[in-house]
Amino acid sequence: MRIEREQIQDNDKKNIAHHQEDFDFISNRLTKNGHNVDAIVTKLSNFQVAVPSWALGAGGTRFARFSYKGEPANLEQKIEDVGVLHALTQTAGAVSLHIPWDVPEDYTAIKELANSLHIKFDAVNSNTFQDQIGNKESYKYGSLGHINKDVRDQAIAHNMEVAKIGERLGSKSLTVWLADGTSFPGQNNFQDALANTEDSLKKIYNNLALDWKLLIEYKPYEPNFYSTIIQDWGTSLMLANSCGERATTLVDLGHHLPNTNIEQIVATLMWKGKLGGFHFNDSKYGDDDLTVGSIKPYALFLIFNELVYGMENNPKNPELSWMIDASHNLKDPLEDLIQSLDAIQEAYAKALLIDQKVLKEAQKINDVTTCQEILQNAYRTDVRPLVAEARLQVGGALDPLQVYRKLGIRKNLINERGSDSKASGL
Ligand SMILES: [Mn+2]
Repeated sequence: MRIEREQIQDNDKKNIAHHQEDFDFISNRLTKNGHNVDAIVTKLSNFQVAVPSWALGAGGTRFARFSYKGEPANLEQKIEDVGVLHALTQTAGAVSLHIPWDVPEDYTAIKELANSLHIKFDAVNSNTFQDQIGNKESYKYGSLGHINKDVRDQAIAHNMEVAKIGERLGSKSLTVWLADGTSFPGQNNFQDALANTEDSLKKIYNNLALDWKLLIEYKPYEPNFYSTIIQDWGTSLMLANSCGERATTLVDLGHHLPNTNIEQIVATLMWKGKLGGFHFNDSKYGDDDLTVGSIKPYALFLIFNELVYGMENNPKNPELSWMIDASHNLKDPLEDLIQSLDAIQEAYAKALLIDQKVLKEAQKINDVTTCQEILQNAYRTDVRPLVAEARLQVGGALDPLQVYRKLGIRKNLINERGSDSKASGL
């Protein structure tokens, strides 16, 4: 299923005048306040977020999974779905593959398909949190940090294989997330487990191509409930530092204990040039993997404020790998992803409205009230016309969700793929 630009333009026709009015209003106001609206819109148009291959089908909970029908059953169909998202939003110009679920059968064909849809291959993800068919060793008690060297070696070899697959597709980074940890006190020796993990990561890092990044993700708990070996950003940063310059920390919004100040973590890592990747989602209690911006939009905005500041002031920090890492139990995954992409753009646009110079001046004289006002004025601005304009200028839809529904995409996908097709992955 492909969406042509003309279909989008036809659907947008009657909304254009209305949009122009809204855009002119906000554009004039911002220009009067000293903002360069064209520059903001260009930044928004250029911002691209990867969609992970596992987010295109229905996710599940520990209890059940309810299919969404018409799910992509193979890698080609997954890339086609990202193509639909990208055509509508012009923000999803990359896909993040998960191996072993997404091993291409025909590399040339997959690359051509992605190319034709303007989709790049972003970070590749390894999987040592479940046993794979044909594996000699089991990951039940861990992988890179396992007490048994044979298990660690198998997990290291898997990561290297994933990087090789990524290289053939044009990826430039490997993301490692480990489920390794314990559910009961005394189950392992903390120091030995960490030492083993460090040793394994170094071996993977030393085998990566020289233009590749290693992204080390952390998570405080789950699937293990007493300890996780890479539990927080500090541990991840420490491991990245022992690996080398091209190893960095990856922040996943859902991988924090309640009330953690994630924006401060972002600032700290960017100051050290060590923030390599970012996974978007939202949560109320734990790693809920809900639609971006659906629960804590102000926190997302504050995080974007630090990201924008860091991108402008920390040239040492590598270019970030952006990805949505969400799961969809109730909504059509593609609709959910459209909402997430929109929420990301909105938070980014608001952060771009913060006048960093004026903020610094207020900070210098400890004018706390003004500091707060500057942030909240930006947050309270309705930036939706800017985001829509950014999409429009590069051929996307004014209202992607509306066009998605009008074109009956899900119905078409069900007709094409059937009701029983099931996406591989989580
Ligand atoms: Mn993640």
